[in-house]
Amino acid sequence: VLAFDLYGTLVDPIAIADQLERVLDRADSAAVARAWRARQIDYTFRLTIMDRYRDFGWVTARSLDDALASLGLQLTAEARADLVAGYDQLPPFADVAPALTALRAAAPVLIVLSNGSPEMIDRCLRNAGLRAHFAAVVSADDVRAFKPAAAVYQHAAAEMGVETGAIRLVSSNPFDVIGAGTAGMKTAWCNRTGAAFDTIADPPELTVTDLGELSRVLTR
Ligand code: LAC
Repeated sequence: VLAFDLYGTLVDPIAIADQLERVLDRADSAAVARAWRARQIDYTFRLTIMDRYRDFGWVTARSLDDALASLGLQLTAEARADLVAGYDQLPPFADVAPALTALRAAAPVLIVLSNGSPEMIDRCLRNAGLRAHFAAVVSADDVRAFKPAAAVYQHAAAEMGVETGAIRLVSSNPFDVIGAGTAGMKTAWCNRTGAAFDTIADPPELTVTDLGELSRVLTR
């Protein structure tokens, strides 16, 4: 089983900057896009640690408010609502669809394992034209905790009826790669930007520059 992270791995959360540019200037849009994503991830960590779960839609809306405030910016309630809705229309990275097609032909079961709520994941995959590639979609919402909590990865394995070691988690997010590895999954880090890996753990056994390379390596 190949399990794909969604945000940052299949679709590009920073592309929300294009929608931000309808209401903010270019520099502010880029800064808000980055701050929004960073705060969103931070909130998922903190809510999970405190056992105060709120779903990813709530987290996404609240972290936008925080990103705007941190930069001294304000939006109308309507613009805010449009942006949160826009989060369901993030574009897929160009390498994703061809790679998923190639990987599917090579026979592994492809699934999505995301912190997104089931509704958000479904809208995102459908809008990106990716839903048909996946045999199953597993949401962290089922266990009311976010990745990288081990319970999320264990839940995905249980849903698929396999051990965690029978799943390879593919993610561009180092925290996700490390969390999956800690829970016993095989991993692959999709490093499109040439970033350094987190120093909290050893680098993953498999690193690729995009999903095209992943499909070439795994179908070789
Ligand atoms: C997800 C976030 C972590 O899709 O990118 O789960």
